[in-house]
Amino acid sequence: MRVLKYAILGLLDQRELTGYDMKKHFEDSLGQFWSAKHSQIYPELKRLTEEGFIEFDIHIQGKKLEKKVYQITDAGKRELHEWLRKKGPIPDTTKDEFMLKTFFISSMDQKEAVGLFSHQLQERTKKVEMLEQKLNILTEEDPSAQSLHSTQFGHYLVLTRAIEREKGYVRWLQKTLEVIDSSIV
Ligand code: FER
Repeated sequence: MRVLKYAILGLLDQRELTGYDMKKHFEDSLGQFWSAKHSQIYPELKRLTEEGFIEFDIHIQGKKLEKKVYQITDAGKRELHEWLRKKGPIPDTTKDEFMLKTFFISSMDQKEAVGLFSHQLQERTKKVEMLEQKLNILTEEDPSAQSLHSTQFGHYLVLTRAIEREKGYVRWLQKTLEVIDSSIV
């Protein structure tokens, strides 16, 4: 399935955007769980335009610079809703090298295990802080972000979900480190 297609339709259902704006969204927010290469976005915009799901206006900036501002069409909205309503399975777990190393912890000596887990703990703790900061900015900029009727509600949900997940991860890492630390070699 061309999921990128729906990511673009979803963004344009919130507001009109240039290709550049869209690239920023992929870098800053939804790219965190649905990554897209810059090189994939423009061909998809072209295809969606040909299919009649989006259209663009040319805006003139300064003397010469033209930019295309994309909007979703009614057909695009119908297409988006067809996808939104479709039920799907729990997503496959993506490849996780840290989990693979964890699986082989019996091959590690205690020092290696502590090294692996404390590094992961450091990184995940930083991630929680970064996500919480992002959530603070979001709710400060848009206090209504916590309500179903805000266009930012989805962003609020994915952030709070990520924070819960990462905090659980941190707790598990701490517990595991305690077990490793207290093991007698
Ligand atoms: C964001 C929205 C969602 C973001 C991160 C996420 C860093 C989610 C991350 C995850 O599920 O790991 O704006 O910014």
